[in-house]
Amino acid sequence: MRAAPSIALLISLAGCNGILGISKPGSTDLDAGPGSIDSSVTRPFDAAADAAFDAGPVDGLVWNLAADFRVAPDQQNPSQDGYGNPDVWYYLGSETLAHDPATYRSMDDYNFALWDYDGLEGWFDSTTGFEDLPHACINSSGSDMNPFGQVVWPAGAVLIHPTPANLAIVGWKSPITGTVEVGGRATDRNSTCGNGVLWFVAHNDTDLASGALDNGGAQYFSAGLGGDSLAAVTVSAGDFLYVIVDPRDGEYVCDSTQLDVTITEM
Ligand SMILES: [Ca+2]
Ligand SMILES: [Ca+2]
Repeated sequence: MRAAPSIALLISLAGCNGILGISKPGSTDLDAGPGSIDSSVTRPFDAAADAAFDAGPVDGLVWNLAADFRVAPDQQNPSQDGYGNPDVWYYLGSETLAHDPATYRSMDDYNFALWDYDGLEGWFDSTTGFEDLPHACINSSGSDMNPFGQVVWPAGAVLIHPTPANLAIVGWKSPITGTVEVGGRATDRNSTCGNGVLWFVAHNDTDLASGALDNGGAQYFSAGLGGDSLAAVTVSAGDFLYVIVDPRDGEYVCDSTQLDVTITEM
């Protein structure tokens, strides 16, 4: 079906996505929030929980990152949502690792075959000096994929990847004034290497919730520090919610991170 990656691609992988992952011990655990059975550790990907995800009732408008992701030739950044509202989803990098929206910038380049794999496509920032990174891409092939034999990339899933110095961010600009629930989770999809990532959910310039994934870990946003607040977030039209992935201690190898994001009007 697919030819083996070229030598150039393998070099690229070693430089960009780290065949030889190095894990750092002793990173601060940001998950140590009280009152949740899920708050103390990050866990391996849980297929049963995956099956239960998205099973809840729907009361209002729902925005789903993966479902709304527009693929070529209809790609947009910023992108309309599923209701036709313009400029709702933003695929962003940053100038630094600070959570400062003034330094967030659009990923203005589109990769039609990420890492030369047809069916993996999406946005990246070519100005960082890190090839293809940061990026926010989707598996549009209709089949699960396993690039390099490392990254577990389910059909239809959106994965983002930071650099050592640039956050990878998905922004949602609210088309409504009201209250929304932010659901979803972050999953390290390359468990072969790396030190995991930090994730954050922010409202404009204020972090609402955060967590740390160990390599191969997954965590629902609701289980992170401050995760309870995501059940009801008051927004005005034009406000931004950001889901941010930080490389964790500046180590970015093997940080392909699946984001499931569902924003539901209450
Ligand atoms: Ca990893
Ligand atoms: Ca990392």
